[in-house]
Amino acid sequence: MKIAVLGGDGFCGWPTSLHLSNLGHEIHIIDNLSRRWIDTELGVQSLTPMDSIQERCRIWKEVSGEKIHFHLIDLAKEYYRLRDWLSENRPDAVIHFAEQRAAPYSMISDRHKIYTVDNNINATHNLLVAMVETGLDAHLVHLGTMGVYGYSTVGAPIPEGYLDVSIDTPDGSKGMEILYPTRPGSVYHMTKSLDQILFQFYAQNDGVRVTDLHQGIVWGTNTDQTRRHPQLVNRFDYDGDYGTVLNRFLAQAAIGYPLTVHGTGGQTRAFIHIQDTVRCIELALKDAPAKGDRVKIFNQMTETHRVRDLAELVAKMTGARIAYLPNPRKEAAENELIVKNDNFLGLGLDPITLQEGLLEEVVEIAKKFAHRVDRKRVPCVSAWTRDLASRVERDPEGKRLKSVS
Ligand code: NAD
Ligand code: USQ
Repeated sequence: MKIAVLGGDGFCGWPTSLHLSNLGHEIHIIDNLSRRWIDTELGVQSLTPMDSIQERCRIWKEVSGEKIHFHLIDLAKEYYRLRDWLSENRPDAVIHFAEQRAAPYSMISDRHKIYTVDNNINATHNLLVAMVETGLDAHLVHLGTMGVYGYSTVGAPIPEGYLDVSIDTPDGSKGMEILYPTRPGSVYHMTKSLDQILFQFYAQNDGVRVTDLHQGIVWGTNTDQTRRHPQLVNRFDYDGDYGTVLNRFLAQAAIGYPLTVHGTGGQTRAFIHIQDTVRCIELALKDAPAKGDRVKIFNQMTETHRVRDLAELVAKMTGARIAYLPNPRKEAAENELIVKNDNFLGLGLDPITLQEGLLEEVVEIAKKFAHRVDRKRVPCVSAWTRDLASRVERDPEGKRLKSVS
């Protein structure tokens, strides 16, 4: 297949591009490299040294003999370039990773909230409009998030996107299927909730064939392909805005930093290893909806864990200390989470679950590149409200001189 990977320079997009190229697909990465600019804005860099996208593609050609094409296009701002590219190249499938994906970044300030909404909603909407306008019947696979469901404890498993409800009418109770009600916990998660409505509309109105993958928190670094050459290494975010919880704990353990648990650590979240992410996308591509079908929604996660249990596991494995910090986010202190993921299991996914070997591999990578860590960038200081901002812990290491009186 000819596949456009939008956001193919990112943490999930790069290993997916390699995985699909390795399977013999013709891969075209479209990216505006905004994630690299955000690193510059925040004054951080990937823990692993990342080459330019052009250099990464050159190394892949040397290692595999396969060409990956790169096109610099901003999906949110360059609608006409996107439309013309789709019209000329007519991919069979489009995988859409190209959004601002960090909840803390989306909550830093009014500017970051506005940027996240502008970028994510315009990127998704421009893509849908361009597909309709060019009459492109490609399968659109979008990376959504488990966070659209919210994290209130309901006591029942979260279904894959849709909920059967019964509504009282004057003629009695009637059954109906609705999108599972969204309850986003950040501006970023809100954009993913809005994306769902855009997909629902264009699937119903124009027959766009969409699969929306509600993905959990991705952990790990490398996949079978990124391991093939040091310059193919995946990016690794450890900072307080982009680093996700388990990778942060593993990096913190590697540099002797306390594990930064927010609140009691009673938050339960869904997780998936990066190797399973790329495999799920391969499986989703093989199971495209037909024109006129409703949006296919899969929960792309393999296991759930409580944050404090993860911290205890990493502490036990590495001897790291745990710091329980005031939570900068407005979120439930404790929640249960049961999630259905029957669709991917039915398609043959054999999940990778937390394994000491894989956890150690990540610690080893972090140790190798520990000299690249800026410890000042480790704390999470983006607060969800002004009140919470006044209580944020900016010094989890306790290095600041403290008053003894
Ligand atoms: P990432 O930030 O590493 O990659 C996103 C890529 O998209 C970057 O290369 C960026 O430059 C590009 N991009 C952003 N806006 C763009 C635009 N307007 N035009 C062109 N390119 C643009 O993020 P990631 O971790 O790879 O996540 C990819 C997708 O998966 C996101 O949509 C995210 O919401 C979703 N997701 C990620 C995780 C996770 O734990 N990383 C979990 C669930 C869902
Ligand atoms: N947390 C800590 N300590 C830290 C960092 C985070 O306790 O140092 C806690 C957070 O308060 C939160 C949980 O860990 O309760 C998860 O935080 P996270 O940053 O790992 O994940 P999140 O903000 O939800 O976002 C990540 C990705 C996002 C994706 C989402 C999937 O950045 O793109 O959509 O995971 S999900 O969480 O399932 O919605």
